[in-house]
Amino acid sequence: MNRPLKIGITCYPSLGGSGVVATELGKLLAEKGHEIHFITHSIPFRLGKFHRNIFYHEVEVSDYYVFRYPPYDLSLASKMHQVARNQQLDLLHVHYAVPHAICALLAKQMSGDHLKVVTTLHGTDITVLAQDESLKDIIRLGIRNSDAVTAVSRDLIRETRELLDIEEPIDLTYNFVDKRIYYPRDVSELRPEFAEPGEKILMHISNFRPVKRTGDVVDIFAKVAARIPSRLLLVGEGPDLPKIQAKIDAMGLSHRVHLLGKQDDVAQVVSLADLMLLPSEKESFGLVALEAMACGVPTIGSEAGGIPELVIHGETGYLAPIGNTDLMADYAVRLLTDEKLYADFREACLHRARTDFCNNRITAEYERIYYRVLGVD
Ligand code: GMT
Repeated sequence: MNRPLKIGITCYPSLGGSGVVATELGKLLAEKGHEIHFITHSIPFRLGKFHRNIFYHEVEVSDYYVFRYPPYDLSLASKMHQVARNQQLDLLHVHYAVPHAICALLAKQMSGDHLKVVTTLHGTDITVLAQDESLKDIIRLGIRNSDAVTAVSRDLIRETRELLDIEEPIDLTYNFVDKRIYYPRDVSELRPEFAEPGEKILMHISNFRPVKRTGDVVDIFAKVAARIPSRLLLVGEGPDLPKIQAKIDAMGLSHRVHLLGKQDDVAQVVSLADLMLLPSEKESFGLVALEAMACGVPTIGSEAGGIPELVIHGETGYLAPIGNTDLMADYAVRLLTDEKLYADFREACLHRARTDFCNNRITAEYERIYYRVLGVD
């Protein structure tokens, strides 16, 4: 057995898929005996209770009056270096390229070449930010100089190569769910609060940003609700939410829609749903579809980005071209009105989440990458 490692993890610690994956990975690695040091501006929201082998180092940013923009990136790089030196870290694993990969490279310059850098690309750090000319070259620098780069879907690898002209290897490491947390929960007492017996529940969870096409969520729901008794549960908050609320009111759907805001216990909430809706414009992976899958809930979504690598069309959900809400609604009605078909999809969801996206498997893939960059095979 290889020696336990000392790993620094940096991510965006507030709500968001990349922060969730980074935090859950840190927890699982700590359980396996590795020493994990989170280096972030606040405690990752999914960290929860006290964990053995997990430490948290807060990045403090100078607000000296000459700074028009407080230099967060430099403070983070300095903190990474200090933690690496004081705790004798083996490596830094940074999630999201901007600015974390560059900060890690600076920390490595300060600490020495023995400190390795693993960068995980999550999606918008490439699909949106690498298209911004003011950031493109520095993102490329971060990727080219990391000791290993991983991405959460084949599609994201393809897009990284195309947009940034990257030829260096990129490891495919899918996201995962902890099967001890994500399983179909008993929601028999909770469900009557949201739906009458005989009504179906459709759900959407996101940060309500334009890439999520939340207007399509409402359109799909309206088309489904016109054909079968159903409710829509919207979970999360973000810039498009007021617009969506206005749309729901204008369409006369308010009495059928529940807005739940941000929720921590996603497994419990997701278990309420019969279908998850994910009609995104861009989605490098679609963690929420995996969380739903693990709770036995099929997804109806778009064919964007990495979604087809996760949701198998016709087995664990149905996918349609971006914006084709008619087809998505037809698929939803088909699944919700055929009990045998629905039961088959549910079974396929549970099986796929527990095998291909199981926490043990993906954690072991990350460990292999760590030992490889450290030259310990
Ligand atoms: O979806 C978002 O807007 C949040 C974003 C993030 O950085 O947390 O999510 C990205 O990373 C997730 C975890 O790997 C992926 O599941 C999401 O698909 C990806 N979002 C996009 O590509 C738009």
